Amino acid sequence: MRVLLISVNRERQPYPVAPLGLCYVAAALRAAHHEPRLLDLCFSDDIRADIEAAVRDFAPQAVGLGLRNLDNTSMVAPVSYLDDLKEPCRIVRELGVEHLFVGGSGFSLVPEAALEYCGCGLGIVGEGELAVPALCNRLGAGRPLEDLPGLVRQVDGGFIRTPAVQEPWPGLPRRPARDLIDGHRYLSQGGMANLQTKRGCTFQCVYCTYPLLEGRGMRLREVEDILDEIEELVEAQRADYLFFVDDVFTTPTDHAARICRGILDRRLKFAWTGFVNPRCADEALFELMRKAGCDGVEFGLDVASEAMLRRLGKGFTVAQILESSAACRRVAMPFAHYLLLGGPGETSQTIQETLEVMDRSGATAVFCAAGMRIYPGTDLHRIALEEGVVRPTDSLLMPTVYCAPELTDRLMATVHTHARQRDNWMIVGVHDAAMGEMLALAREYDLRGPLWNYLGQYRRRQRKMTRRRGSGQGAEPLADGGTAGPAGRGR
Ligand code: B12
Repeated sequence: MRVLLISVNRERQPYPVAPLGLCYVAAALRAAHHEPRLLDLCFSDDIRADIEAAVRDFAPQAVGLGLRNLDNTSMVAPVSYLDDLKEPCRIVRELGVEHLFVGGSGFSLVPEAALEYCGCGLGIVGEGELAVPALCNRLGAGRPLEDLPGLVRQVDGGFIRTPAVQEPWPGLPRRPARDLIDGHRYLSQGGMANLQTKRGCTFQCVYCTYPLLEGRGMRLREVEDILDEIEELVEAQRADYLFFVDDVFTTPTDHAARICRGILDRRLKFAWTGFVNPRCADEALFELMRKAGCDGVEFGLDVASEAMLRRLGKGFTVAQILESSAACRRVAMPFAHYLLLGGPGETSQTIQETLEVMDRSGATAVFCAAGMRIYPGTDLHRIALEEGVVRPTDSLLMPTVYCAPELTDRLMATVHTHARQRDNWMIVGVHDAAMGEMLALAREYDLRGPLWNYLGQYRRRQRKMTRRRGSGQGAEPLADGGTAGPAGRGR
């Protein structure tokens, strides 16, 4: 069956992100002897024209639309991406394509409501590698769909969902079909390629969707296979920066360490980054990661007060935050802490503690957001229902955020003042214009990797420019030589 997969994600903040999930689905379709094609709308200037051209040229029998992001999860400046799905749905239907279905991580969090919103009757919840080929087999043969796993379909004005299955790695495609996307464009405009070394999340953070999307059991890839994929990306496709998209790169620690040793043994030269957790990385691992080219790590802390860490089920302590931060500093590993204030139980006292721990951590950058997006099926959803923040009938399709009543404007003003006095702080939703400007500058000077590594430099440059504007002199580049990555790349 000819299957056109469309990635509807047009978000370019914090940078454009290659549609890795759809590339996996395409690879699985190929393996099942279907003929996939991928239309990536990220850089499209005219989505109608591009969809029309793709449908005309390829004449697909089925179209699968992939929704990665539901919204930007911001309480300050919420943006829903659902219309980026609705419009392509409408266009595809107008073009008379026989079968249309929707999937992707954003979609999987609120499938029925998303289908209703887009006026579409069929979707796949969760991973697409088994479900999409199975669906296409059935659609092609005109056979009934109801017993397919991970399927949500409209029946008699309502929706019926069958449970999704999560396949261990040997059953998943060895490679995502990256040949179907413009990887060079993501490298030049997004600054990196992406790659996955495992699926699953064993942590129990109350608000988080990762276990819902990937399951609680860990499914690891073979290290040699990961290294082969890295080698293909770095040597054949000239990717010089990779993002490991795993929920936490450093769990299990020995898996991460074996990947790093393999990178060193094979002398693969590239820089990379990923998410880490204070409980699952020590100085020895950070040092090994650094040697293997890691030029920065991101900690999803959310909070740094003991009471809130416990309340949010984070599974690590303030001592572990400080120890892993110190370990990063000792091995000269740049690191960013991500905060999410305003969860259940947050008070001025817990915020004060978090601010103090951030100062003591010596982080390269601190990103601070307020308000937690509520997703169906999470503990936070249960808490929000109990507290009457949402009603059982609320679909949670549009940005719906939990914010502790104690987190008043006055308290947020204190956080803003704290941030203003520190070069390494960014408040999400408040400093977004600065992020946009940094992104433009970074790409202009062909810098790679996440932007937070340049935050201090950017802020100093801004101050210099403000002073110069007074004296009539011009601007200068963002990277003044930068920190040479451990793999020897100038950044
Ligand atoms: C790594 C990551 C990032 C990295 C990406 C780095 C990079 N260069 O790739 C960074 C930090 C940059 C990032 C940024 C953002 N992210 Co993010 N990210 C992730 C994470 C952890 C993994 C994504 C990934 O690559 N997975 C691996 C691929 C293989 O899986 P997948 O995409 O889900 O695809 C599978 C299925 O979904 C399905 N599928 C996919 N497409 C399709 C299509 C069809 C038709 C079908 C049937 C099935 C299907 O099959 C695929 C294979 O199994 C997820 C959480 C998670 N565990 O999923 C969040 C997640 C995707 N991100 C999310 C969000 C919100 C964002 C941001 C908007 C946050 C922000 N405010 O800045 C930005 C948007 C960036 C952008 N330009 O789009 C949300 C999206 C849901 C939502 N709440 O809207 C998630 C789910 C986390 C969450 N909060 O719940 N992200």
